[in-house]
Amino acid sequence: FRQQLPAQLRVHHTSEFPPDRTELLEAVRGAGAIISLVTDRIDAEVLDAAGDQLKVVANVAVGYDNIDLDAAAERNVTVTNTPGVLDDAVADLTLALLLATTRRVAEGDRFIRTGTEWIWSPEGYVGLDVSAGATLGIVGLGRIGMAVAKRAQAFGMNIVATGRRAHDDDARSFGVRPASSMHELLRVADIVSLHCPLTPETKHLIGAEQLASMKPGSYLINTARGPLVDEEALADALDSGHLSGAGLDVHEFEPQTNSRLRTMEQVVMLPHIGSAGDATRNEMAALAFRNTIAVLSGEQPLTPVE
Ligand code: 8YV
Repeated sequence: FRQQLPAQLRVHHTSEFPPDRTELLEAVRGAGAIISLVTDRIDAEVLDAAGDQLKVVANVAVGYDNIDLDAAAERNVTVTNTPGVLDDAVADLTLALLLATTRRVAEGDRFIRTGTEWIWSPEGYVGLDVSAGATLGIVGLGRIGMAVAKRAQAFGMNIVATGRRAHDDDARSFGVRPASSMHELLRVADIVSLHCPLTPETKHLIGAEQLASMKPGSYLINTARGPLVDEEALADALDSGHLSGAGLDVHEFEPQTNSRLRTMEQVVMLPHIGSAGDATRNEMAALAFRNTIAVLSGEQPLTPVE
């Protein structure tokens, strides 16, 4: 990110990544702009530590649950995010997790690395045929969900979705059927994939009750935000065999990961790398910098958080 910093900005960056709280509070003092990552909790204390000249917090992420929007609004601080530029990267990783869990890719890889002698068998590592009419449930069909739908359609999957764009023409063109309710989606989907923001309302959107409503033998994929899922309830549903697997790029208590889930062969866990494509990360940084310069120049930012 640092190589791309515009010359007109005088930049102070924290020495540690991520900065600890003390360093963060110190680093923002006197700043006109804060360029933040999801690992930085930007709340009233940080905004006040910055001071009255602070104009913008530019998050290098599409999600902005790390920022207290009310506290920013009260202080007339604009908040921006980076929507659009990471849709394909996150959708690609969603499909990677979907295939890795249903076709037991990580499990097979781990087995090979044990060096154990093996012979091909008809039952070896058999999983779910996603292309044979499996149903994908997309929870929260927005930009990223739409990019997932496009890919799932190419795989020949049936797609059902909830969310603000489930009734759009675009959604129809990718074969999406709007779900009548979240409950219906959970009941019919072989794979449920989460693509909604984390808000107080969506915390534990998937808990014990929702997991129980899911189809026996189904899978859960989360590339959105960890706290959308009650991980202990998920571990129970996997332990009992009700769910066949889960693919998690994000975790309820990041950077900690759930010790029960970590032991399960049918779970694939990644360290929050949904947007980690080289070009994508550069575009995210560039957009955050453009937003910053716009606000500091008294112009409208390209992608304000509304
Ligand atoms: C980022 C993300 O890698 O965009 C988001 O909301 O979670 C990821 O794409 C991360 O947020 C970096 O700040």
